[in-house]
Amino acid sequence: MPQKSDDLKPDHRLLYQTHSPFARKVLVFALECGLGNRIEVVHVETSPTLRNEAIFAANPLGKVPVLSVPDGMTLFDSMVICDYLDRLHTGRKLIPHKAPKRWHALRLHALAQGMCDAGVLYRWETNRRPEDLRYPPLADGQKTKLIETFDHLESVLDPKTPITIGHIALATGLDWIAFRDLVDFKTGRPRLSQWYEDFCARESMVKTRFSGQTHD
Ligand SMILES: N[C@@H](CCC(=O)N[C@@H](CS)C(=O)NCC(=O)O)C(=O)O
Repeated sequence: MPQKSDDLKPDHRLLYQTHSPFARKVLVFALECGLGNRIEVVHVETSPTLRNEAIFAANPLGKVPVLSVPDGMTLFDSMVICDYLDRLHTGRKLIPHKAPKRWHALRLHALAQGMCDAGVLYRWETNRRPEDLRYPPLADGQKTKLIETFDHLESVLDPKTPITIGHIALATGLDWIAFRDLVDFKTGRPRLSQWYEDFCARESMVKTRFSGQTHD
């Protein structure tokens, strides 16, 4: 972890949900940057079918994560918060500034974000939506995106690359897919499986394990 901040008091407030891959990405990012002690984590619950006023007051989309920063501003979404946090420490940047590292990191982040978006839609179509309102072709389409993504990762992931926002988004996304038991990404993908296991052993991941259920 690039920087220690044991002597610092929390001066940022993070609206967080213990089963959100996007919120966990932000917290893992903060821990990897040595900024954990600057952040007060506030546990909330929200869903598109169960409005949370505190979250809407901070983000008109009603979604977490949201970060309140010392000047009173609130930041969302997860990518914007990570960009903000990366400017707050003096260690190695997890969102590289220079090409081509920057484009590799941002592209992997986009892939991980898209993987989570597909996972959320798949979960609605297979689990959350009342059964008579589900549309199986939509579930199949989202599952295809997930499988294509896992296969792509199996062929391109390089365990020797220093970690970036892309890796953090990927690990928190995959761990959410495993937590929700959505689609198997391990069988037949030894490289991806090993990378995932190794990343999950990091202190930042161990400290932020998923828990809890969606409140609808
Ligand atoms: N693009 C957003 C996605 C955030 C998001 O979808 N958060 C979920 C929790 S996993 C949420 O708050 N959902 C409530 C809702 O959609 O109303 C980000 O990266 O922060």
